[in-house]
Amino acid sequence: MQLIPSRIVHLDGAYKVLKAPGVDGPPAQRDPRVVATVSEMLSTIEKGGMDAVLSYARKLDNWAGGDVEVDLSKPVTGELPEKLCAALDLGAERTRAFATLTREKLVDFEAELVPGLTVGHRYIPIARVGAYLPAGRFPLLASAFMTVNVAKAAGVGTVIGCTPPQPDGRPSPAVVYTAQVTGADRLFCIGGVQALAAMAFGLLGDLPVDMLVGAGNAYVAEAKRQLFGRVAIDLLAGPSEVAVIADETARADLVAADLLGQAEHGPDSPSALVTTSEELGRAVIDEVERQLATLSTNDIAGPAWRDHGSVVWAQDRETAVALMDEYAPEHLEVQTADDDWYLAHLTNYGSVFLGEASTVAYSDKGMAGTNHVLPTAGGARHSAGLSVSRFLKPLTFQRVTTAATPELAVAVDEMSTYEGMAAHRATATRRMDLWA
Ligand code: HSO
Ligand code: ZN
Repeated sequence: MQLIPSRIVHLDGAYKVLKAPGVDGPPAQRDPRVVATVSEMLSTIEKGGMDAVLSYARKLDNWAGGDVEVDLSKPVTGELPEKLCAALDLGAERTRAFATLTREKLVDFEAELVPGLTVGHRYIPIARVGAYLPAGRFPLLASAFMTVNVAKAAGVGTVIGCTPPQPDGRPSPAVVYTAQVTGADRLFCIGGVQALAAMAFGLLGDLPVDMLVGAGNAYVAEAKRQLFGRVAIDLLAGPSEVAVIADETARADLVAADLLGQAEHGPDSPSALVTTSEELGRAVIDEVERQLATLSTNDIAGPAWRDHGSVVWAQDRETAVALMDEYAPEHLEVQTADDDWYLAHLTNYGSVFLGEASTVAYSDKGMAGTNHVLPTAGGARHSAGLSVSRFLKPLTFQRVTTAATPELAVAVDEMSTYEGMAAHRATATRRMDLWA
């Protein structure tokens, strides 16, 4: 997605581009070589089972042999700074609290629609979930908070995790810790496509998982896309994005820091500012350059900003909302004098962060409690992010007594006769003979 829309014709003249992305068009969605590699790996693993998984692990992950299952009963706190454990405990606790509250808001119900016809639904958790816990250049330690924790709060019986080995051949102890504090049932030190295949094909534990969740690189996302249908998935995440709506009351240094905060994810991570103050917009452009000069990850954030960063001035807040709703960013920050007006009017975003004291990283790391698995690339126009509701199936039921027979059966008789569906019709007419 690009912030500068060609299709919102009615906004012509209502906005002005202060900084355009350096490259034309949104980041590439799918590389055909990745599609082909993943497809071959999945079929090799489906045929070859665990031997094929381990051979990929040896080739791609430098797996040196030995048990791939991580002993979750063994404490790893000795390998981690105490303050990091405290931070991870807080993230686990906060995301669990939010997920538990969300679960309470999803209520089973039944209602008598007409005399003799009672209908309703019951939320039933998915039985088995596989969570991918990435550990590439950035290990993203909050992954288990957003997946394992939330699945458990939804009541999922079995949650298994997979995480790739580090260069030393062992799993990241910090990732192991997060699997422990979120209550994962089992953890395996397997990475990438082979991990997702092993979980989906039932090669780890007794049975295949029913759903795969968790972020990863382009190969992991492609494996989820190809396995979708056989299993449920959370969503197909593209490069992480941030967008900010700011007015003249916002601080340019905070807005710039927050744009770079997600640009750091990858050189194709889009970041966008829509501002009703041209002065603020220009100040943010200067400030981003200033902050990039000393940022240790400017090898990533720099190209991301140059190629996929945009700043747009909007003549009023209605225009800002129209632009943002079309863009539908994964993360949206609002730093204005009337944040609540924006909250009431915006409709397309993964998660919104209100006020200058709020920032995306608070949610990224689990401290806000909300989920960081969110739709990217405009997906927020049609979908929300991961939450307990995605691990629950609202299964419907109907209870019918003879009192409802005349109404229901007569209508079904009429429709089935017209459709020519004799056997359907008979299910109704037999009941009419008995009770109508
Ligand atoms: N922004 C990422 C999540 C994350 N960032 C975790 C840092 N740590 C996707 O929402
Ligand atoms: Zn992030």
